[in-house]
Amino acid sequence: MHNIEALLFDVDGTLADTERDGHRVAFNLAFEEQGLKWNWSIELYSDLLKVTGGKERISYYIKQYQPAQVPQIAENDLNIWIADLHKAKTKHYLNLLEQGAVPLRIGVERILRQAVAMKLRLAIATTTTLSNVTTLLKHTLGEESLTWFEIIAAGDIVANKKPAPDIYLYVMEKMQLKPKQCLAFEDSDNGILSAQQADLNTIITVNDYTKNQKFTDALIVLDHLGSESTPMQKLAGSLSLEKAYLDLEELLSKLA
Ligand code: XBP
Ligand code: MG
Repeated sequence: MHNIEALLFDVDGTLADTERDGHRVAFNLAFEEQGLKWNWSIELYSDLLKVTGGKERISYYIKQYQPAQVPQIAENDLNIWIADLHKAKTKHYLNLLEQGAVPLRIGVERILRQAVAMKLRLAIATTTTLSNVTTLLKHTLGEESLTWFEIIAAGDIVANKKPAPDIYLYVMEKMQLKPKQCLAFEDSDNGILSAQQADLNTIITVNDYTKNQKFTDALIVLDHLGSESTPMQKLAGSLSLEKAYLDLEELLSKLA
């Protein structure tokens, strides 16, 4: 018998491909609104994704790329300015979600529904802002889906964002679970680093931004979670599965 009781999900890149057509676009809309001539191209954003968290990402961009139009103010005031800019970004991002600009990835809805049917406990562990998660869930799976998750741990709720383990440790402490009772679902090297430092086993689904990253010691690395009509492909990992899609019964039986 396996002893997995809970599945812990990352959001950005894992539940949905939010970065390229969601967050990135929202950052650019916020820059435009504030009269900043900054533009985060798809390529530049690939480097900026090294840093998790929107405010932290803007701060990294300013330090690393030294764009024009940064107000010459003390560090503290600059952080307030960044926080305001980030608030505008969140507003634009929520608008995009409400317009349905970001669908869930293949197999995500199926896995979540199967987990609920199997009475597995569910949680979210993400660096993004809480309202971004609840709005994504509402607009893709409906309001009721919010009740599927025992805890949605997001953003500034912990001091250190991924790749630090804080958000996963926070979730497990709140749910009174040990790492061996959980599986983490991630898409990026920052995500797996966070999960592994919290002692969690991890399943990876890659996306365009993360497909060349190394996921050493992931249980399995997949292109996506798969469906009957769109089979998943295994890219790496010690676990071997027969089905064309990730089936939780099969997965948990292999971990027994
Ligand atoms: C996600 C992120 C987030 C989003 C932006 O990382 O890095 O910062 O890009 O969200 P992960 P906010 O998937 O590893 O959790 O702007 O709301 O911070
Ligand atoms: Mg992610």
